[in-house]
Amino acid sequence: MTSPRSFPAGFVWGAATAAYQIEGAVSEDGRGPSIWDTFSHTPGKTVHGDTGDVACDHYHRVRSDVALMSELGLPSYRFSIAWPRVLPTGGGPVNQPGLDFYSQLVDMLLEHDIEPLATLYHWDLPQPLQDAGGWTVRDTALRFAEYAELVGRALGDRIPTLTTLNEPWCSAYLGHATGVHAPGGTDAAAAYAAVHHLNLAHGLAASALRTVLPGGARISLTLNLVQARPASSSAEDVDATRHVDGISNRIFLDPVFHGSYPADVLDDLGDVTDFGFVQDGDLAAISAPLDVLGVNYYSPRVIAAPSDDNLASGQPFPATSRAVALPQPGPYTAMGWPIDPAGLTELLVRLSRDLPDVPLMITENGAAFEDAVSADGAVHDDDRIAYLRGHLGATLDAIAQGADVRGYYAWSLMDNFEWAEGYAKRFGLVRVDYDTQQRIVKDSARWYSRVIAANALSG
Ligand code: IFM
Repeated sequence: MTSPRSFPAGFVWGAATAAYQIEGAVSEDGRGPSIWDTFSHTPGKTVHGDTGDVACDHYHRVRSDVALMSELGLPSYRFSIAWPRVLPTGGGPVNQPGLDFYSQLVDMLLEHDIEPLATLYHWDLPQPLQDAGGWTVRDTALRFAEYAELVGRALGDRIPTLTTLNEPWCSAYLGHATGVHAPGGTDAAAAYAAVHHLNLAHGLAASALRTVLPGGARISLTLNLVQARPASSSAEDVDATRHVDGISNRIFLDPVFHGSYPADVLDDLGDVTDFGFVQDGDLAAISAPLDVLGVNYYSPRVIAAPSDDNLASGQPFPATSRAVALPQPGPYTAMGWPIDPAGLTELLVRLSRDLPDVPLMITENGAAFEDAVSADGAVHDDDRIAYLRGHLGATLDAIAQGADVRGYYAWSLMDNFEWAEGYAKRFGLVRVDYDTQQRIVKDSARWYSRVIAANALSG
């Protein structure tokens, strides 16, 4: 047994969820349809045709779910606000019962001394905005800023950190290039238009929020950056890795933190798009000051230049024909994602080197495994404990190397609707029985509670 490794004083601990993945109640109290309602109800788009219609029924069980968080000793909870619950058509008059739901959630959290961290967009775009072009058109960014301001005015006095977007990489590329996420598009040029309008939405919303939030409130953006490693030291693989870093990471980081798109990315994409959607003033808007960068990490990618051989074994990288993601050695999670905590250390250290003044927050990290309920009624998910332990250790390694990491949110508080994978993949610290909606606290949740209480990882 080695001695415990402590986290810095004031380190924020929490667990995360997202509205469409847990709430259900999709037609209640005036909520409008989102692109995920449409997509999940389209045959063939999700495993078993699963939808978020009921999900974890959190909308009706919010009080007991918050009590459970308190029982687990969670100091913070990251959730998302469903835009179509607040503004059913994306704009126009506010749907007061929808806004009230989140206001009550925030009050319940505060009553239990749980700090709320709210994300304004975790992929549930109101369907009427999609019908008008969705993220491929500029107007969606303007509507998002209005929605952000409205939520900021209503709830901003009680939510210390508001995040604009969760993982715009997924919204843009999985939603518009590979088509595995809503709205299901398969056009790389459209994906890059979506990237820009998501960046613009973030920047406009950040400025709008700043005007209505109390001083001291924090504004953040959460990115799922790709920790890309070259498959070999060949010039071709190294260049393919640079390209992937450009279209996955720097295409979001550079406009936000430096007010420009990377020149190599613009060059690389010359045959896909001319970036004509960027208008005067956009980059100044996108680079509005930010207080925290949220980092979601699951596993790294090994990147190679395409060749006949690796195209057969690997996967073309989303939104480009210039790179292939190669299979990696295990162990793997139930998603087939390699377990590689060192990738998290590398990513955090790289960010702290490139953005030395930007505090980092791990807003998602966790794993799906084939959990089972044992004869004793418990879920002994030792594999999840090992995953969390490895990644918390990796976080400490990054902090030891100078990374300014302020906190960690496990994904996810409870099993939930895993998008195209439906309910087949379980990421929760708490098991959800989808027939009865019973919650079972897994061993990993108990273990995580002890880590939080000690603010340290035992040896
Ligand atoms: O479930 C998702 C979440 O909505 C966004 N980040 C990745 C998680 C696991 O796939």
